[in-house]
Amino acid sequence: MAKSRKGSVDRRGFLKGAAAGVAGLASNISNLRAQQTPTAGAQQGAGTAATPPLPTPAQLARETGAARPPDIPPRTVVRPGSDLVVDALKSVGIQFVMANPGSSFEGLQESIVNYGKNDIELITALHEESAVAAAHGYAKAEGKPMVALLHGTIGIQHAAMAIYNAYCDSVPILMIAGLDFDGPVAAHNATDMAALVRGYTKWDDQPRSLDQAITSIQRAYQIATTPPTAPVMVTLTGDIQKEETAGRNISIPQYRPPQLLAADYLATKRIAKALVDAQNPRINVGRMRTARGVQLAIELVELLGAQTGSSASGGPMSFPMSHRMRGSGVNGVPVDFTLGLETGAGGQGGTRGEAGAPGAGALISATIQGPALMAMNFNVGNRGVGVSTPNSVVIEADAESSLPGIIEEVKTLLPADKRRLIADRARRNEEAHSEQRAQEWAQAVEAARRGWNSSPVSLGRLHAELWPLIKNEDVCVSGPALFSGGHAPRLFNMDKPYSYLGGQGGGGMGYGAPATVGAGLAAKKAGGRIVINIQTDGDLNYAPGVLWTMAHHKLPVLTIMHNNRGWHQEVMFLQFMAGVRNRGTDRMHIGTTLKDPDIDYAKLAEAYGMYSEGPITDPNDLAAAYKRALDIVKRGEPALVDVVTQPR
Ligand SMILES: Cc1ncc(C[n+]2csc(CCOP(=O)(O)OP(=O)(O)O)c2C)c(N)n1
Repeated sequence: MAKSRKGSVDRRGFLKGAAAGVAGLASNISNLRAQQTPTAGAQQGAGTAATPPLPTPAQLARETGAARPPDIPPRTVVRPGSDLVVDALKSVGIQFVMANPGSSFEGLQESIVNYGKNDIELITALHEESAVAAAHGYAKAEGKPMVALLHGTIGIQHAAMAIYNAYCDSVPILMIAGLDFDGPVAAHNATDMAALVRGYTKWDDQPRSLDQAITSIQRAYQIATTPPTAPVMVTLTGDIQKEETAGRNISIPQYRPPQLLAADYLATKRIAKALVDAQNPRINVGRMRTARGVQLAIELVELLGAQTGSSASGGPMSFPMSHRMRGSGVNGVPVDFTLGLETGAGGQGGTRGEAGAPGAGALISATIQGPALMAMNFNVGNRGVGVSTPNSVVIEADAESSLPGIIEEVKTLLPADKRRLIADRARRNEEAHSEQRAQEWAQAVEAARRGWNSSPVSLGRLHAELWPLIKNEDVCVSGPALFSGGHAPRLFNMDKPYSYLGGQGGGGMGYGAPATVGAGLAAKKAGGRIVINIQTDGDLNYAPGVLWTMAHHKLPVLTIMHNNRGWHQEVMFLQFMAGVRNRGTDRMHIGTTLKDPDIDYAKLAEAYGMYSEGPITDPNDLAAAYKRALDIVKRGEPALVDVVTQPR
């Protein structure tokens, strides 16, 4: 009989031997039972080798854990430091941690899945880049961070591009990196771990004690979510994760988010007065920080009956596309004051403040814009917040935090006799909206009509066949639309803060598929929401393992392949290059296409455990395939439909 090893605690606090011993013992006991049958006994008497005796009850009890040898305490570490790290994560409201496993954070991972199991879900990543990009998508859908847990050095190196994308997109992510000097591979250590990605990480810290680590987690969360929002990293040593804290009095401070910088009192009054005094005010709404900011913008717009600009076709946390005040107002009626809310740098809020000659000190425009994200070595679109002029003010502050004050002040200033004027203005803006929306829609349909019956399938048709099936659902479109002809934000109503999550941020491919995982997590938690991911093939192939993550965690995601069998953007670049050099474009498929062999995405999805259909080449087959796949998604599981498409 193979003896189970006596339990022991190795370098990393793991009780060795016991588990393997119990499993081995069970099979050995059944072998022994078989040998102890009368026949076996007769054979034994006939001179075969002596059968070892059955284990005694005491031996059995010890081997199966009912009684332990006296030298092994029931638990070696009673309250590991990483349990308190989990408490710190809970204190800031973290619900998801995504990781590809690595020994440098084994302490924390064990705490998350055992100690934190009722509050924090561990999501399995097949690539660290996917973990960070998923957190990127999640933050855009939810307006708050989740955790990407990264293995020391190598995991961070894998994650680097996704961190860069998130930084350029000013998206908050809480990254935790493991650092274990006693770990199995010395090469996974670094003296300064975060140096690998510091050029595009807003803040990082390497706490030297558990107390510091708890403070650091809360501080990291605060810095990530304070404008300019961005990814941050806390490096956690193995020692901190594994230390025994039993008997020590460590408590987690209650996390209180700071009040964010809002427009000051005088600016608030000045803006409110300008809004109330204006005959025809305009409010341009860019990307707000959270859904609450969008709600506040809607409140202000409705209070004033103001015509409103929206960046909904550009990304998340935008003013609803089909809101009755959205549009450029009635033709020929000049705008006399424009307020821009997070409209981007350069005072875009003032673009239509061109009316008449204002009196001295009268405002024609104001822009409230969060501070720009700095980067020393990278061009991350750091454009500054713009410059004020006497009649046009640019305020560096959080628009979401500024709105309650402006709304209150507008309510106080609004004279009763102005309410009729506002109702009248709102009615005219609403009529203008209906007309303009109908025009936009007609143009979108016209664009979608091109190549309607073609095979491979046109991108217009790929989208147009889908919209009737999802228009009454609660939908989040997760992937960037630009590479797929830009049809989604034209044909679909983007009316919720999470309706469309926009582009990659830094232009790094391999973003759309994993960002969809984050959108899927948010949708699953919300319940009843489905995620639509129009997925380009080049993007998916950077890290297709996300399909398994979607299947394993049962995310309500419909992936529709925009399978043009290549990196078409690069085909076009190369064609241009050859054209300029007058050498012909017949060899531009070399190094830019994914043909010969074709990739079968339905099979790929199936291999990862996902319902799939395709490849579809006849556009008449789309609707039925979509319906079948949507039935699966509405049941709470992902599905993929592979559509072979025109290039763009
Ligand atoms: C990580 C990364 N590698 C390479 C590129 C260069 N690049 C820009 S667009 C593109 C093609 C993308 O192909 P796909 O996602 O299939 O979209 P398509 O252009 O075919 O519509 C590539 C490779 C990039 N932006 N990011």
